[in-house]
Amino acid sequence: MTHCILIGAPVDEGQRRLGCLMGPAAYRVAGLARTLAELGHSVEDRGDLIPAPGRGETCDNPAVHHLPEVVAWTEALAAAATTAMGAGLPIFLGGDHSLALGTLSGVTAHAETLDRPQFVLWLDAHSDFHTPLTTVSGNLHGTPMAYAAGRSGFDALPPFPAPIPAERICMFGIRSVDPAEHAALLRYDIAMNDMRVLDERGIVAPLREFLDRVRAANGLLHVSLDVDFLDPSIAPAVGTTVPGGATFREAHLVCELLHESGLMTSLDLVELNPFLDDRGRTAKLIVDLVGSLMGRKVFDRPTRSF
Ligand code: EXY
Ligand code: MN
Ligand code: MN
Ligand code: MN
Repeated sequence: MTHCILIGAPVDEGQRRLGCLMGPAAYRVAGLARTLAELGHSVEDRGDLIPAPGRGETCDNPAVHHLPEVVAWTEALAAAATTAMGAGLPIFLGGDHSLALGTLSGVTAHAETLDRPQFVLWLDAHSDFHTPLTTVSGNLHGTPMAYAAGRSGFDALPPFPAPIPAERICMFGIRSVDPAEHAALLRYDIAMNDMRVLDERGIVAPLREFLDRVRAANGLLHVSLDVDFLDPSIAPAVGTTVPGGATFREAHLVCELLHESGLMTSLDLVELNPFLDDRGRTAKLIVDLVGSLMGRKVFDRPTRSF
C-alpha cells in the first residue's frame, strides 16, 4: 500500500479563465482522500501551498502575464515536491498546468539525488511545449513540458535541475499543437502519441512500450493528468476543451495499466475548473480515475487469465 501525500496548489495565474484555484477544494469535496483510503492507502493531506509574493520578473514577450506569480508558484511547488518525494507518493491538486513547472522541477531534483532517471507521461490535449518567448496567448500553462525538456527562454525561472531527455517523455492524447510548438517538437525525439496514433494503435501498445522503457531504466515516473486529455462530453470543467479526447473507457484503461506497472511515483491533477463543472461530474470523474490509478479493479483476477 502507498502513502499518498495530497498537496493543494490553487494556481490560477497560468491562464486567463479564473476558476482553477477552486480545484483542490473540489477534489476534496469529491472524496479523493476517502477513495484512496478505501483502497487501503494511507493519506496525508498537507493542505494548500501558499507561494511567496512575486518579485517583479519580466520577459521580452509582452503577451506573457503573471510571470512573477508563476515564478513564485514554481519555487514553492518545487520545494514541496522534493520534500514529499522522500516521504511517499505526492498527488498535486491543481490549479492550472503551470504548476507542473514546479512539480517537474522538484521531482527531477529528487531523482537526481537518487541517481535515477526521471520519466514523464503527459496526458493532455496539448503539448505545452511553448517557451515564454514563443507563446502567443501569453498563458504560461502552455509551457511546462518545454521547461522540463530544457528549452531556452525560461530566464525568469530557476534553471531546470536536470533537463529531461526526449526519450524519457511520452505525450498521450495530443490534438492541439501550435505552429511554434510543432516546429520545436520536430527537433525532439519525444514519443508523440497524438489521437491519430491512438486511433490506429489503441492505448495499450504505445503505453506499454513507454512503461517498459521506464522499468528497464529503473526510472521514476511523473504522470501529469490534464482534464482536457478527456473528451469534453465527459469532462466539461476545463477552460481549454478540445473535441476528440479520451473516452471514459480509454482513460480508465490508461490508469489501470499505470497501476499494473507499479511505476508511477508522482501525479499532477491539473486544469479542473469547478466553476465550469456540471454538478461536480468532472471532479468526480477525476477522483474515479485516481481510484483506477491506485488499484481499483472491476474484477480482481488472481492471475492474468484474459
Ligand atoms: N497552445 C495554447 C496556448 O499556448 O495558449 C493552448 C495551451 C493550453 C494549455 C493547456 C493546459 O494544457
Ligand atoms: Mn496542459
Ligand atoms: Mn491541455
Ligand atoms: Mn532519442
